[in-house]
Amino acid sequence: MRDSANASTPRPTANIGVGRITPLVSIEAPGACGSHGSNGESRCGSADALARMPPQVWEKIKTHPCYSEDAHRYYARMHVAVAPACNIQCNYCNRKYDCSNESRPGVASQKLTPEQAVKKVIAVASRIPQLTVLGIAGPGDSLANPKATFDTFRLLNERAPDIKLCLSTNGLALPDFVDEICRYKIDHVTITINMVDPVVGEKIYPWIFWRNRRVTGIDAARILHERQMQGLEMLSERGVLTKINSVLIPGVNEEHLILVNQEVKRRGAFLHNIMPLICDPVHGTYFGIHGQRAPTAQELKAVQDACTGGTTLMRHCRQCRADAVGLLGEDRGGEFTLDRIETMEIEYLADSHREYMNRIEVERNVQLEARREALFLAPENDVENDIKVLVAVATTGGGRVNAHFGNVSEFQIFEVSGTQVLFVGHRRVDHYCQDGYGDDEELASLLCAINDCHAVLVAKVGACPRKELSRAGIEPIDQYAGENIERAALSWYTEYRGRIANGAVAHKNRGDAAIRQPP
Ligand code: CLF
Ligand code: SF4
Repeated sequence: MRDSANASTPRPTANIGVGRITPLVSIEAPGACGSHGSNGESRCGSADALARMPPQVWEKIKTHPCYSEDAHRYYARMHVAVAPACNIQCNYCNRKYDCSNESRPGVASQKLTPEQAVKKVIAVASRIPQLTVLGIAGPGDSLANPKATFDTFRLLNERAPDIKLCLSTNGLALPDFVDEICRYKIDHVTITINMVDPVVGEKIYPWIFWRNRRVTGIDAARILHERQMQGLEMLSERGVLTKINSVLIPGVNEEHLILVNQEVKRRGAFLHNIMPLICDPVHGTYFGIHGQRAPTAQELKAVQDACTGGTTLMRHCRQCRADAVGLLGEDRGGEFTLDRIETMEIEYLADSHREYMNRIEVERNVQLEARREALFLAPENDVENDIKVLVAVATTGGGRVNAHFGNVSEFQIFEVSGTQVLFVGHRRVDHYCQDGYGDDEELASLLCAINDCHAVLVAKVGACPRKELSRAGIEPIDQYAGENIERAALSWYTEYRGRIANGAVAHKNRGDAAIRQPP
Protein backbone atom coordinates (compact mmCIF):
# COMPACT_ATOMS: atom_id res chain seq x y z
CA MET A 1 0.00 0.00 0.00
CA ARG A 2 1.43 3.31 -0.89
CA ASP A 3 0.98 5.81 1.81
CA SER A 4 -0.84 8.27 0.07
CA ALA A 5 -0.63 13.01 -4.07
CA ASN A 6 1.06 16.16 -3.30
CA ALA A 7 1.78 19.67 -4.33
CA SER A 8 4.63 19.66 -6.74
CA THR A 9 6.03 23.16 -6.46
CA PRO A 10 9.39 23.29 -4.75
CA ARG A 11 9.32 25.49 -1.68
CA PRO A 12 12.22 27.34 -0.20
CA THR A 13 13.19 25.84 3.11
CA ALA A 14 13.38 27.62 6.42
CA ASN A 15 16.28 29.99 6.63
CA ILE A 16 18.64 28.25 9.02
CA GLY A 17 21.63 30.50 9.25
CA VAL A 18 24.90 29.57 10.88
CA GLY A 19 24.12 30.66 14.37
CA ARG A 20 25.03 29.57 17.86
CA ILE A 21 25.09 25.78 17.93
CA THR A 22 23.30 24.22 20.85
CA PRO A 23 22.71 20.58 21.67
CA LEU A 24 19.61 19.03 20.17
CA VAL A 25 16.78 19.98 22.44
CA SER A 26 13.10 19.35 22.40
CA ILE A 27 11.35 22.51 21.51
CA GLU A 28 8.20 21.10 22.97
CA ALA A 29 7.90 19.22 26.18
CA PRO A 30 7.40 15.58 25.40
CA GLY A 31 3.80 15.42 24.50
CA ALA A 32 3.67 18.04 21.83
CA CYS A 33 2.98 17.45 18.22
CA GLY A 34 2.75 20.96 16.86
CA SER A 35 1.52 24.34 17.90
CA HIS A 36 -0.10 24.82 21.23
CA GLY A 37 -3.09 26.14 22.95
CA SER A 38 -2.55 28.54 25.77
CA ASN A 39 -2.73 25.69 28.21
CA GLY A 40 0.24 24.06 26.50
CA GLU A 41 -1.87 21.50 24.71
CA SER A 42 -0.41 19.67 21.81
CA ARG A 43 -2.41 19.99 18.69
CA CYS A 44 -2.21 17.17 16.24
CA GLY A 45 -5.82 16.57 17.13
CA SER A 46 -6.74 15.50 20.62
CA ALA A 47 -4.09 16.53 23.06
CA ASP A 48 -4.40 14.29 26.06
CA ALA A 49 -2.73 11.23 24.64
CA LEU A 50 0.25 13.23 23.49
CA ALA A 51 0.48 15.12 26.74
CA ARG A 52 1.23 11.81 28.42
CA MET A 53 3.85 10.84 25.87
CA PRO A 54 6.91 9.19 27.37
CA PRO A 55 10.23 10.87 26.50
CA GLN A 56 11.41 7.86 24.49
CA VAL A 57 8.39 8.23 22.23
CA TRP A 58 9.10 11.92 21.79
CA GLU A 59 12.64 11.01 20.78
CA LYS A 60 11.18 8.87 18.00
CA ILE A 61 8.84 11.48 16.61
CA LYS A 62 10.50 14.85 17.13
CA THR A 63 12.23 14.85 13.75
CA HIS A 64 9.65 12.80 11.85
CA PRO A 65 7.70 15.20 9.60
CA CYS A 66 4.59 13.02 9.53
CA TYR A 67 4.44 12.04 13.19
CA SER A 68 5.01 15.59 14.52
CA GLU A 69 3.17 18.50 12.93
CA ASP A 70 5.81 20.90 14.16
CA ALA A 71 8.61 18.77 12.72
CA HIS A 72 7.09 18.99 9.26
CA ARG A 73 7.91 22.70 9.15
CA TYR A 74 11.63 21.83 9.34
CA TYR A 75 12.37 18.23 8.38
CA ALA A 76 12.10 16.30 5.15
CA ARG A 77 11.25 12.75 4.21
CA MET A 78 11.73 10.78 1.04
CA HIS A 79 10.20 7.68 -0.48
CA VAL A 80 11.94 5.14 -2.69
CA ALA A 81 9.78 3.27 -5.20
CA VAL A 82 11.08 -0.27 -4.64
CA ALA A 83 7.70 -1.97 -4.06
CA PRO A 84 5.68 -2.19 -7.30
CA ALA A 85 3.41 -5.18 -6.57
CA CYS A 86 0.27 -5.24 -4.45
CA ASN A 87 -1.69 -8.08 -2.84
CA ILE A 88 -5.11 -6.38 -2.77
CA GLN A 89 -7.17 -4.07 -4.98
CA CYS A 90 -8.62 -0.82 -3.66
CA ASN A 91 -11.29 0.92 -5.72
CA TYR A 92 -9.41 4.23 -5.43
CA CYS A 93 -6.11 2.92 -6.76
CA ASN A 94 -4.49 2.88 -10.17
CA ARG A 95 -0.74 2.56 -9.92
CA LYS A 96 1.36 4.32 -12.54
CA TYR A 97 5.05 4.10 -13.29
CA ASP A 98 7.09 6.42 -15.48
CA CYS A 99 4.72 9.15 -14.40
CA SER A 100 6.26 12.49 -13.52
CA ASN A 101 3.23 14.75 -13.82
CA GLU A 102 0.68 13.30 -11.43
CA SER A 103 0.99 14.08 -7.76
CA ARG A 104 -0.89 11.39 -5.91
CA PRO A 105 -0.19 8.14 -4.14
CA GLY A 106 0.74 5.18 -6.27
CA VAL A 107 2.60 7.09 -8.94
CA ALA A 108 6.35 7.12 -9.39
CA SER A 109 8.75 8.04 -12.16
CA GLN A 110 11.15 5.11 -11.85
CA LYS A 111 11.12 1.73 -10.17
CA LEU A 112 14.33 1.23 -8.20
CA THR A 113 16.36 -1.73 -7.02
CA PRO A 114 17.41 -1.65 -3.34
CA GLU A 115 20.95 -0.68 -4.37
CA GLN A 116 19.70 2.16 -6.56
CA ALA A 117 17.34 3.24 -3.79
CA VAL A 118 20.09 3.47 -1.19
CA LYS A 119 22.31 5.41 -3.58
CA LYS A 120 19.43 7.82 -4.10
CA VAL A 121 18.88 8.27 -0.37
CA ILE A 122 22.57 9.07 0.16
CA ALA A 123 22.45 11.52 -2.77
CA VAL A 124 19.39 13.26 -1.33
CA ALA A 125 20.84 13.34 2.19
CA SER A 126 24.03 14.94 0.86
CA ARG A 127 21.99 17.71 -0.84
CA ILE A 128 19.01 18.10 1.51
CA PRO A 129 20.39 18.18 5.05
CA GLN A 130 16.89 18.32 6.56
CA LEU A 131 16.30 14.71 5.46
CA THR A 132 15.49 12.60 8.49
CA VAL A 133 13.23 9.80 7.27
CA LEU A 134 13.21 7.20 4.53
CA GLY A 135 9.77 5.73 3.88
CA ILE A 136 8.75 2.89 1.59
CA ALA A 137 5.23 3.60 0.42
CA GLY A 138 4.75 1.78 -2.83
CA PRO A 139 3.84 2.35 -5.53
CA GLY A 140 2.34 -1.02 -4.48
CA ASP A 141 2.46 -2.48 -0.99
CA SER A 142 5.78 -2.52 0.86
CA LEU A 143 5.06 -5.92 2.44
CA ALA A 144 3.88 -7.50 -0.80
CA ASN A 145 7.50 -6.86 -1.91
CA PRO A 146 9.26 -7.93 1.29
CA LYS A 147 12.67 -8.74 -0.16
CA ALA A 148 13.10 -5.40 -1.89
CA THR A 149 11.71 -3.53 1.11
CA PHE A 150 13.85 -5.14 3.79
CA ASP A 151 16.97 -5.26 1.58
CA THR A 152 16.64 -1.50 1.15
CA PHE A 153 16.28 -0.92 4.88
CA ARG A 154 19.20 -3.23 5.69
CA LEU A 155 21.50 -1.56 3.19
CA LEU A 156 20.56 1.92 4.35
CA ASN A 157 21.09 0.96 7.99
CA GLU A 158 24.64 0.05 7.07
CA ARG A 159 25.32 3.34 5.23
CA ALA A 160 23.35 5.91 7.23
CA PRO A 161 22.06 4.48 10.53
CA ASP A 162 20.80 7.87 11.75
CA ILE A 163 18.10 8.08 9.06
CA LYS A 164 14.77 6.89 10.48
CA LEU A 165 12.99 4.07 8.70
CA CYS A 166 9.27 4.11 7.97
CA LEU A 167 6.97 1.89 5.98
CA SER A 168 3.40 1.88 4.83
CA THR A 169 1.22 -1.16 4.24
CA ASN A 170 -2.35 -2.24 3.65
CA GLY A 171 -1.83 -4.69 6.53
CA LEU A 172 -2.74 -7.95 4.78
CA ALA A 173 0.77 -9.37 5.14
CA LEU A 174 1.69 -7.38 8.26
CA PRO A 175 1.40 -10.09 10.95
CA ASP A 176 3.95 -12.18 9.04
CA PHE A 177 6.59 -9.43 9.14
CA VAL A 178 6.44 -7.94 12.63
CA ASP A 179 9.67 -9.70 13.66
CA GLU A 180 11.41 -8.40 10.54
CA ILE A 181 10.13 -4.88 11.22
CA CYS A 182 11.55 -4.97 14.72
CA ARG A 183 14.84 -6.52 13.57
CA TYR A 184 15.51 -3.61 11.22
CA LYS A 185 14.43 -1.06 13.85
CA ILE A 186 11.62 0.28 11.74
CA ASP A 187 10.05 2.48 14.38
CA HIS A 188 7.18 3.88 12.31
CA VAL A 189 4.59 1.82 10.47
CA THR A 190 1.53 3.17 8.67
CA ILE A 191 -1.43 0.84 8.10
CA THR A 192 -4.19 1.96 5.77
CA ILE A 193 -7.46 1.03 7.47
CA ASN A 194 -10.63 2.28 5.81
CA MET A 195 -13.13 0.14 7.70
CA VAL A 196 -13.65 -2.11 10.68
CA ASP A 197 -16.82 -3.66 9.24
CA PRO A 198 -16.48 -5.99 6.24
CA VAL A 199 -19.86 -4.78 4.93
CA VAL A 200 -18.26 -1.37 4.46
CA GLY A 201 -15.03 -2.95 3.27
CA GLU A 202 -16.81 -4.83 0.50
CA LYS A 203 -17.57 -1.47 -1.15
CA ILE A 204 -13.89 -0.51 -1.13
CA TYR A 205 -12.01 -3.74 -1.88
CA PRO A 206 -13.10 -5.94 -4.81
CA TRP A 207 -10.48 -8.61 -4.08
CA ILE A 208 -7.44 -9.64 -2.13
CA PHE A 209 -4.75 -12.17 -3.01
CA TRP A 210 -4.60 -14.53 -0.05
CA ARG A 211 -2.82 -17.87 0.34
CA ASN A 212 -2.20 -18.23 -3.38
CA ARG A 213 -5.74 -17.51 -4.46
CA ARG A 214 -7.92 -14.55 -5.18
CA VAL A 215 -10.66 -13.94 -2.60
CA THR A 216 -13.54 -11.61 -3.42
CA GLY A 217 -16.60 -10.08 -1.77
CA ILE A 218 -17.22 -9.90 1.93
CA ASP A 219 -14.76 -12.71 2.64
CA ALA A 220 -11.98 -10.58 1.22
CA ALA A 221 -12.94 -7.61 3.38
CA ARG A 222 -13.25 -9.82 6.47
CA ILE A 223 -9.81 -11.40 6.05
CA LEU A 224 -8.24 -8.00 5.40
CA HIS A 225 -9.91 -6.53 8.48
CA GLU A 226 -8.77 -9.38 10.73
CA ARG A 227 -5.19 -9.17 9.47
CA GLN A 228 -5.09 -5.39 9.91
CA MET A 229 -6.29 -5.60 13.51
CA GLN A 230 -3.91 -8.45 14.29
CA GLY A 231 -0.94 -6.60 12.79
CA LEU A 232 -1.78 -3.41 14.65
CA GLU A 233 -2.03 -5.22 17.98
CA MET A 234 1.27 -7.04 17.39
CA LEU A 235 3.09 -3.80 16.60
CA SER A 236 1.63 -2.06 19.64
CA GLU A 237 2.80 -4.91 21.85
CA ARG A 238 6.32 -4.54 20.46
CA GLY A 239 6.41 -0.77 20.96
CA VAL A 240 6.43 0.17 17.28
CA LEU A 241 4.67 3.48 16.61
CA THR A 242 1.73 3.06 14.28
CA LYS A 243 -0.13 5.59 12.21
CA ILE A 244 -3.45 4.66 10.65
CA ASN A 245 -4.26 6.17 7.27
CA SER A 246 -7.93 6.22 6.28
CA VAL A 247 -9.33 7.43 2.99
CA LEU A 248 -12.59 9.38 3.46
CA ILE A 249 -14.99 8.19 0.76
CA PRO A 250 -18.29 10.14 0.79
CA GLY A 251 -21.30 7.86 0.99
CA VAL A 252 -19.14 4.88 1.84
CA ASN A 253 -17.27 5.37 5.11
CA GLU A 254 -17.44 8.94 6.41
CA GLU A 255 -19.37 8.24 9.60
CA HIS A 256 -17.81 4.81 9.89
CA LEU A 257 -14.36 6.42 10.24
CA ILE A 258 -15.34 7.68 13.69
CA LEU A 259 -15.69 4.04 14.75
CA VAL A 260 -12.40 3.21 13.00
CA ASN A 261 -10.76 5.96 15.04
CA GLN A 262 -12.03 4.42 18.28
CA GLU A 263 -11.17 0.85 17.36
CA VAL A 264 -7.59 1.64 16.38
CA LYS A 265 -7.13 3.60 19.58
CA ARG A 266 -8.16 0.53 21.57
CA ARG A 267 -5.43 -1.38 19.78
CA GLY A 268 -2.69 1.11 20.49
CA ALA A 269 -2.49 3.25 17.34
CA PHE A 270 -0.46 6.41 17.86
CA LEU A 271 -1.93 8.66 15.15
CA HIS A 272 -4.88 8.64 12.78
CA ASN A 273 -4.57 10.36 9.41
CA ILE A 274 -7.97 10.79 7.71
CA MET A 275 -7.29 11.80 4.11
CA PRO A 276 -9.67 12.92 1.36
CA LEU A 277 -10.33 10.51 -1.49
CA ILE A 278 -8.50 11.67 -4.60
CA CYS A 279 -10.90 10.93 -7.41
CA ASP A 280 -10.58 12.04 -11.00
CA PRO A 281 -11.81 10.00 -13.99
CA VAL A 282 -8.48 10.64 -15.75
CA HIS A 283 -6.68 8.64 -13.06
CA GLY A 284 -8.53 5.56 -14.27
CA THR A 285 -9.56 4.24 -10.85
CA TYR A 286 -12.82 2.32 -10.35
CA PHE A 287 -14.22 5.08 -8.18
CA GLY A 288 -13.06 7.77 -10.62
CA ILE A 289 -14.63 6.08 -13.62
CA HIS A 290 -17.88 5.42 -11.77
CA GLY A 291 -18.47 8.99 -10.67
CA GLN A 292 -17.61 8.68 -6.99
CA ARG A 293 -16.97 12.18 -5.69
CA ALA A 294 -14.23 13.39 -3.38
CA PRO A 295 -15.13 15.05 -0.06
CA THR A 296 -15.02 18.82 0.34
CA ALA A 297 -12.51 20.32 2.75
CA GLN A 298 -15.39 21.02 5.16
CA GLU A 299 -16.60 17.44 5.05
CA LEU A 300 -13.11 16.26 5.81
CA LYS A 301 -12.77 18.67 8.73
CA ALA A 302 -16.18 17.66 10.10
CA VAL A 303 -15.19 14.00 10.26
CA GLN A 304 -11.81 14.86 11.77
CA ASP A 305 -13.46 17.08 14.38
CA ALA A 306 -15.96 14.32 15.20
CA CYS A 307 -13.00 12.09 16.12
CA THR A 308 -11.79 14.40 18.88
CA GLY A 309 -11.10 12.38 21.99
CA GLY A 310 -10.14 9.24 20.09
CA THR A 311 -6.87 8.47 18.39
CA THR A 312 -4.84 11.65 17.94
CA LEU A 313 -5.33 13.06 14.47
CA MET A 314 -2.72 13.98 11.90
CA ARG A 315 -3.96 16.89 9.75
CA HIS A 316 -0.88 17.89 7.77
CA CYS A 317 -0.64 14.96 5.36
CA ARG A 318 0.13 15.88 1.74
CA GLN A 319 -0.79 12.51 0.18
CA CYS A 320 2.65 11.95 -1.26
CA ARG A 321 3.84 10.20 -4.38
CA ALA A 322 5.63 6.90 -3.98
CA ASP A 323 8.89 8.68 -4.88
CA ALA A 324 8.34 11.99 -3.05
CA VAL A 325 11.44 13.88 -1.92
CA GLY A 326 11.69 16.92 0.35
CA LEU A 327 9.58 18.77 2.88
CA LEU A 328 5.93 17.69 2.96
CA GLY A 329 4.13 19.63 0.27
CA GLU A 330 7.14 19.96 -1.98
CA ASP A 331 8.45 17.45 -4.45
CA ARG A 332 12.10 17.62 -5.39
CA GLY A 333 12.14 14.16 -6.92
CA GLY A 334 13.02 15.57 -10.35
CA GLU A 335 16.41 16.68 -9.01
CA PHE A 336 17.34 13.10 -8.12
CA THR A 337 16.68 10.92 -11.14
CA LEU A 338 19.08 8.04 -11.64
CA ASP A 339 20.72 9.89 -14.55
CA ARG A 340 21.38 12.92 -12.38
CA ILE A 341 22.63 10.91 -9.43
CA GLU A 342 25.23 9.30 -11.68
CA THR A 343 26.82 12.70 -12.25
CA MET A 344 26.67 13.87 -8.61
CA GLU A 345 29.39 13.82 -6.06
CA ILE A 346 27.77 11.86 -3.27
CA GLU A 347 29.06 11.86 0.25
CA TYR A 348 26.95 11.42 3.35
CA LEU A 349 28.61 13.11 6.30
CA ALA A 350 26.80 12.18 9.48
CA ASP A 351 28.57 14.87 11.54
CA SER A 352 27.55 17.69 9.18
CA HIS A 353 24.03 16.32 9.15
CA ARG A 354 23.86 16.41 12.94
CA GLU A 355 25.32 19.91 13.04
CA TYR A 356 22.70 21.13 10.57
CA MET A 357 19.95 19.58 12.64
CA ASN A 358 21.29 21.39 15.70
CA ARG A 359 20.87 24.66 13.85
CA ILE A 360 17.32 23.69 12.94
CA GLU A 361 16.59 23.04 16.60
CA VAL A 362 17.84 26.52 17.47
CA GLU A 363 15.34 27.97 14.98
CA ARG A 364 12.60 25.69 16.32
CA ASN A 365 13.26 26.99 19.81
CA VAL A 366 12.97 30.57 18.60
CA GLN A 367 9.65 29.79 16.96
CA LEU A 368 8.38 27.92 19.99
CA GLU A 369 9.19 30.84 22.27
CA ALA A 370 7.38 33.19 19.85
CA ARG A 371 4.33 30.94 19.98
CA ARG A 372 4.35 30.67 23.75
CA GLU A 373 4.72 34.41 24.07
CA ALA A 374 1.88 35.03 21.62
CA LEU A 375 -0.44 32.72 23.50
CA PHE A 376 0.60 34.20 26.84
CA LEU A 377 -0.28 37.65 25.54
CA ALA A 378 -3.55 36.48 24.04
CA PRO A 379 -6.63 38.35 25.20
CA GLU A 380 -8.39 36.96 28.20
CA ASN A 381 -10.65 34.16 27.23
CA ASP A 382 -14.25 35.18 27.35
CA VAL A 383 -15.66 31.70 26.92
CA GLU A 384 -19.24 32.85 26.63
CA ASN A 385 -18.43 35.16 23.79
CA ASP A 386 -15.42 33.38 22.33
CA ILE A 387 -15.55 32.97 18.60
CA LYS A 388 -13.52 30.70 16.39
CA VAL A 389 -12.46 31.76 12.93
CA LEU A 390 -10.37 30.17 10.21
CA VAL A 391 -7.34 32.01 8.91
CA ALA A 392 -5.40 31.05 5.77
CA VAL A 393 -1.64 31.55 5.87
CA ALA A 394 0.81 31.87 2.98
CA THR A 395 4.05 30.28 4.14
CA THR A 396 7.08 28.64 2.63
CA GLY A 397 7.85 26.89 5.92
CA GLY A 398 9.73 27.59 9.12
CA GLY A 399 6.54 28.62 10.92
CA ARG A 400 6.51 32.15 9.48
CA VAL A 401 4.19 34.24 7.30
CA ASN A 402 6.62 34.50 4.43
CA ALA A 403 5.00 33.78 1.06
CA HIS A 404 3.59 36.09 -1.61
CA PHE A 405 -0.14 35.55 -2.27
CA GLY A 406 0.46 35.06 -5.99
CA ASN A 407 3.11 32.39 -5.52
CA VAL A 408 1.54 29.95 -3.10
CA SER A 409 0.61 26.45 -4.12
CA GLU A 410 -1.10 25.79 -0.82
CA PHE A 411 -2.42 27.72 2.15
CA GLN A 412 -2.09 26.44 5.68
CA ILE A 413 -5.36 26.81 7.56
CA PHE A 414 -5.47 27.72 11.26
CA GLU A 415 -8.45 27.81 13.58
CA VAL A 416 -8.00 30.83 15.84
CA SER A 417 -9.84 31.65 19.05
CA GLY A 418 -9.05 33.60 22.19
CA THR A 419 -7.19 30.61 23.58
CA GLN A 420 -5.48 28.85 20.75
CA VAL A 421 -4.18 28.78 17.22
CA LEU A 422 -4.67 25.30 15.80
CA PHE A 423 -3.36 24.02 12.51
CA VAL A 424 -6.35 22.27 10.94
CA GLY A 425 -5.15 21.47 7.44
CA HIS A 426 -3.97 22.86 4.16
CA ARG A 427 -5.70 23.81 0.90
CA ARG A 428 -3.96 23.30 -2.39
CA VAL A 429 -4.34 26.04 -4.99
CA ASP A 430 -2.88 26.86 -8.36
CA HIS A 431 -0.56 29.87 -8.55
CA TYR A 432 -2.48 33.08 -9.07
CA CYS A 433 0.61 34.68 -10.56
CA GLN A 434 1.45 33.20 -13.96
CA ASP A 435 4.50 34.51 -15.82
CA GLY A 436 4.34 37.76 -13.89
CA TYR A 437 0.62 38.37 -14.47
CA GLY A 438 -2.41 37.58 -12.35
CA ASP A 439 -4.66 34.87 -13.73
CA ASP A 440 -8.35 35.72 -13.13
CA GLU A 441 -9.50 32.13 -13.50
CA GLU A 442 -7.03 30.95 -10.89
CA LEU A 443 -8.09 33.78 -8.59
CA ALA A 444 -11.71 32.61 -8.70
CA SER A 445 -10.78 29.07 -7.81
CA LEU A 446 -8.36 30.28 -5.17
CA LEU A 447 -11.09 32.35 -3.49
CA CYS A 448 -13.29 29.27 -3.47
CA ALA A 449 -10.58 27.25 -1.77
CA ILE A 450 -10.41 29.59 1.25
CA ASN A 451 -13.91 31.04 1.28
CA ASP A 452 -14.60 29.78 4.78
CA CYS A 453 -11.68 31.84 6.15
CA HIS A 454 -12.03 35.30 7.68
CA ALA A 455 -8.53 36.46 6.77
CA VAL A 456 -5.50 35.48 4.74
CA LEU A 457 -2.06 36.30 6.14
CA VAL A 458 0.52 36.91 3.43
CA ALA A 459 3.96 38.44 3.02
CA LYS A 460 2.67 40.51 0.11
CA VAL A 461 -0.43 40.76 -2.06
CA GLY A 462 -1.18 42.77 -5.21
CA ALA A 463 -3.90 45.42 -5.56
CA CYS A 464 -6.26 43.35 -7.72
CA PRO A 465 -6.37 40.19 -5.57
CA ARG A 466 -6.56 42.40 -2.47
CA LYS A 467 -9.76 43.96 -3.84
CA GLU A 468 -11.26 40.63 -4.82
CA LEU A 469 -10.43 39.04 -1.47
CA SER A 470 -12.12 41.92 0.36
CA ARG A 471 -15.18 41.63 -1.89
CA ALA A 472 -15.33 37.93 -0.99
CA GLY A 473 -15.28 38.80 2.72
CA ILE A 474 -11.72 37.56 3.31
CA GLU A 475 -9.41 40.18 4.83
CA PRO A 476 -6.00 40.32 3.08
CA ILE A 477 -3.40 40.99 5.79
CA ASP A 478 0.22 41.72 4.89
CA GLN A 479 1.36 43.63 7.94
CA TYR A 480 2.83 40.54 9.62
CA ALA A 481 5.28 39.61 6.86
CA GLY A 482 8.10 37.48 8.24
CA GLU A 483 6.47 36.98 11.65
CA ASN A 484 5.71 33.80 13.51
CA ILE A 485 2.38 32.42 12.31
CA GLU A 486 0.75 31.99 15.71
CA ARG A 487 1.80 35.46 16.83
CA ALA A 488 0.50 37.02 13.60
CA ALA A 489 -2.78 35.12 13.73
CA LEU A 490 -3.46 36.07 17.34
CA SER A 491 -2.54 39.72 16.72
CA TRP A 492 -4.97 39.89 13.83
CA TYR A 493 -7.61 38.07 15.87
CA THR A 494 -7.26 40.47 18.80
CA GLU A 495 -7.58 43.43 16.48
CA TYR A 496 -10.59 41.81 14.78
CA ARG A 497 -12.29 41.22 18.14
CA GLY A 498 -11.62 44.86 18.95
CA ARG A 499 -13.41 45.97 15.80
CA ILE A 500 -16.38 43.75 16.65
CA ALA A 501 -16.49 45.16 20.17
CA ASN A 502 -16.52 48.76 19.01
CA GLY A 503 -19.10 48.04 16.34
CA ALA A 504 -16.82 48.66 13.36
CA VAL A 505 -17.61 45.21 11.95
CA ALA A 506 -20.28 42.58 12.55
CA HIS A 507 -18.96 39.05 12.96
CA LYS A 508 -20.33 36.60 10.42
CA ASN A 509 -19.92 32.88 10.83
CA ARG A 510 -18.18 31.58 7.70
CA GLY A 511 -17.15 28.23 9.15
CA ASP A 512 -20.14 26.35 7.83
CA ALA A 513 -19.88 27.74 4.30
CA ALA A 514 -19.49 24.91 1.86
CA ILE A 515 -16.66 25.38 -0.56
CA ARG A 516 -18.25 26.55 -3.76
CA GLN A 517 -17.06 25.08 -6.96
CA PRO A 518 -15.12 27.56 -9.05
CA PRO A 519 -17.17 29.08 -11.83
FE1 CLF B 1 6.35 8.40 4.06
FE2 CLF B 1 4.18 7.84 5.28
FE3 CLF B 1 6.43 7.34 6.49
FE4 CLF B 1 5.60 9.82 6.16
S1 CLF B 1 4.49 9.98 4.15
S2 CLF B 1 5.72 6.37 4.66
S3 CLF B 1 4.61 8.26 7.38
S4 CLF B 1 7.64 9.04 5.69
FE5 CLF B 1 3.35 11.52 5.53
FE6 CLF B 1 3.12 11.59 2.93
FE7 CLF B 1 0.98 11.77 4.41
FE8 CLF B 1 2.27 9.53 4.27
S5 CLF B 1 2.62 13.25 4.35
S6 CLF B 1 1.26 10.53 2.61
S7 CLF B 1 1.49 10.51 6.11
FE1 SF4 C 1 -2.18 0.58 -1.94
FE2 SF4 C 1 -4.65 -0.34 -2.37
FE3 SF4 C 1 -3.19 0.52 -4.43
FE4 SF4 C 1 -2.53 -1.75 -3.19
S1 SF4 C 1 -4.42 -1.37 -4.36
S2 SF4 C 1 -1.14 -0.12 -3.82
S3 SF4 C 1 -3.11 -1.27 -1.09
S4 SF4 C 1 -3.94 1.78 -2.68
